[in-house]
Amino acid sequence: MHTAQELVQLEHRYGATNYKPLDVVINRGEGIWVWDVDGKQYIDFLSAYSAVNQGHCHPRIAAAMKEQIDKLTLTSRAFRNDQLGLFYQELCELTNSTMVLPMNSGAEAVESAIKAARKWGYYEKGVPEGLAEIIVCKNNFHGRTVTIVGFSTEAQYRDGFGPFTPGFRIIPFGDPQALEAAITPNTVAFLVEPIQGEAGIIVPPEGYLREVRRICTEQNIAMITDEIQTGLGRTGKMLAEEHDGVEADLTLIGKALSGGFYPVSAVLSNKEVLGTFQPGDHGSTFGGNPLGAAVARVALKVLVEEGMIENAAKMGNYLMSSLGEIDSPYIKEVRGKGLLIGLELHPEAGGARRFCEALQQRGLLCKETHDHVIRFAPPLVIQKDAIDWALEQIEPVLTN
Ligand code: IF1
Repeated sequence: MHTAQELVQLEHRYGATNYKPLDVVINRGEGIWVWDVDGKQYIDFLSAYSAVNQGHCHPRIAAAMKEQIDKLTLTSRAFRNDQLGLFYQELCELTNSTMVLPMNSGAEAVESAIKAARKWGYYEKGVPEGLAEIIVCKNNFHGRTVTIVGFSTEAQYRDGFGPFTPGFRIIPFGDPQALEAAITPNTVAFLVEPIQGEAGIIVPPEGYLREVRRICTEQNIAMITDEIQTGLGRTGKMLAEEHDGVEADLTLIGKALSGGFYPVSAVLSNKEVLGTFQPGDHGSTFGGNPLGAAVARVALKVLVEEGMIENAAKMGNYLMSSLGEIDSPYIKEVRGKGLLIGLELHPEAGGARRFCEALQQRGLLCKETHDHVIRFAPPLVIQKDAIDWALEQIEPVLTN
């Protein structure tokens, strides 16, 4: 048995240096709880950035994964497997989509949507070859590939990683007029997060996505929503775009699509945009594999059958209003939707990190985003008693 300190040392000694995690070494999780190697119990208020919406090691997902592992894990897309068609059908029915492209990571889903939108722009919309433009938002976060960080506005995500893919134009988030003004005859798509996660849980003005949908339809450009973090129940709806009653042309999901067991992502679409892919245009060795498909099928079923989406709406309201009642000189704003909540501190508070560390000591794990926002995003299975316990930890840390 290695001590926590030894395990941390090993990471320092051999690991790439692209992360600076809290020094809590976790070796077990169940529902909203995780335990470190010393047996200390924590409530998880991050949910692996919304990848474990269903709670850690959900028993039904675990059982399905174990069952599938003994049968078949990978065929590649050179052959078919018995899970993929059912995964497509169930996912389309639950998200009101007509076509699915299965991938693995979130960034791959984003890259796939960019390719689909460009090809649709050239072949269907008639944009001259090489000139397609995609509009994205300031402070976006869509992943870490070279193309994606190339249109990030965060210096650290870009610096040192160029040259970048051309063809992206950046506008302010939450501003439909800016979208209208940025569109040219060569615009093929607008890529947007329904709520900006990494930017600090930024909720756009009421009706923003409805306006975006109207503009994209009028101007014949593909509306792409990145629901990798906001999707699959997190905001109290299956997809966050449902709050505005709209459907994007391409919707990207990942993270919780497997309940955190396995990387599974997808591009959901109407037929028009994704339909431009011909055999050989795009692919992935693992995308659509039977293990991922079997796991995702159950992960989706569990979300719906166990009422997690309604629970996220209900518990989200309760957590958000309770946080709003905390009388603290440090708190600037509490915002979010469902169980995706950001608590912004005044700069005088000295940064969010020290509050996260204090909460860790008290058995609550969460993460700052940028310098001054604490992100609260527990698994969607959380109940009122656990929220009350968490509030008993949060309140003193924010008022002392
Ligand atoms: C990291 C952030 C969250 C995402 C949206 C695509 C992806 C993500 C809206 C890419 C991924 C993750 C990645 C992880 C930390 C985390 C994160 F703080 F960086 F921004 F959640 F808020 N679209 N977000 O949020 O998905 O390829 O990672 O599967 O990069 O450190 P991926």
